Amino acid sequence: MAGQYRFSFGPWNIHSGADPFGPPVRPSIEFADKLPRYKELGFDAVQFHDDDAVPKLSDMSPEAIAKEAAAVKKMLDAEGLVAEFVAPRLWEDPRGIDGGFTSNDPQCRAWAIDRLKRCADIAGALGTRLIVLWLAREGTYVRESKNAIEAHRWLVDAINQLLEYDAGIEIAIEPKPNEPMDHAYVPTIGHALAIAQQTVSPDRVGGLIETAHALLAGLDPSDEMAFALSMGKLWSVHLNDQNGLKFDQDKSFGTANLRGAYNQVRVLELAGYAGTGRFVGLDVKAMRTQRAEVAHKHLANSRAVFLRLVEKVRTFPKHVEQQCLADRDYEALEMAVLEHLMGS
Ligand code: XUL
Ligand code: MN
Repeated sequence: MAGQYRFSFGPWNIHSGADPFGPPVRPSIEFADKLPRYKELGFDAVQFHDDDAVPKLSDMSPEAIAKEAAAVKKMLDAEGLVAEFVAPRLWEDPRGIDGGFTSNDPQCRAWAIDRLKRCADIAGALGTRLIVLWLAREGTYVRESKNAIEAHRWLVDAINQLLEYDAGIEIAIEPKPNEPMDHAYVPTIGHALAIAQQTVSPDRVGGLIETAHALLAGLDPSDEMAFALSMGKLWSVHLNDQNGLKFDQDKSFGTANLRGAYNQVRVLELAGYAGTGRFVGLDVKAMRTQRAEVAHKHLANSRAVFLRLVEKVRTFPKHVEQQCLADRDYEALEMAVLEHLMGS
């Protein structure tokens, strides 16, 4: 039985429009004021960075952090929402300037591991067991600046420390090949799942695939998803879109490559993803040109495109597919897919 898809996004996906070349263009919205938007837009879960939940965690004791996170959980309950995951935001702290886990400075590495533990505490208080690790600055601008072999061992060590600190949590690594770094140490899901196998608890380490990140690595997002799905290790997705090799655009889902989006939905359908209870996350950005009153449309539109594509996948004529495969006529198959998407 195909389950019902459930959707999530993070508070950072409703934002004031600042980019590296210009200041905010819309008023910033308080976290509490974003929450009612979730259900209005058709979403059931909130994705958190640790400091989305507890903004001043760097200056707080572990007890105070857990207490503040528990108060956020009450806000979620009041809106009928759940937390999907918590991700440590190491990249904005001065101690994370050269990556946390792979920094050459042992004090920075110790800080990063400690912050992971606080992140687990926050996840516990918010009622989720999923930690997402986007390894933002774990990589280099200059290859000679780190020993990459040692760096990979430090990464495994950090993940092990988190797994051992909290037996209840599971970790989804979100690969990305570049930005902010020139080269990141975990660019693809293959790297992420190889690391998972090196840890003390491989079955508690999986992946999250973001469309744009896979495209930046020159890979097909649906095949990246399939790789993780084949091992039962796709624990979330960040659907969006990306128009070629440039900065990470986080465009609305399906807007650059509708067929690529169709194939991502298709692979989730093939795997029965909806029935797993995992969320469909949309890591999409509003265009900077959007006025404040319409700066949430990217979320509703991405969800609507996803659901339309679910229908497209479910209504694709199976007999045509089977005939094309039997005839090994992939030109005919491709045309049938295009015709189906174009609605003829
Ligand atoms: C960065 C990115 C992050 C992660 C969460 O490119 O996608 O928002 O998804 O830390
Ligand atoms: Mn993401």
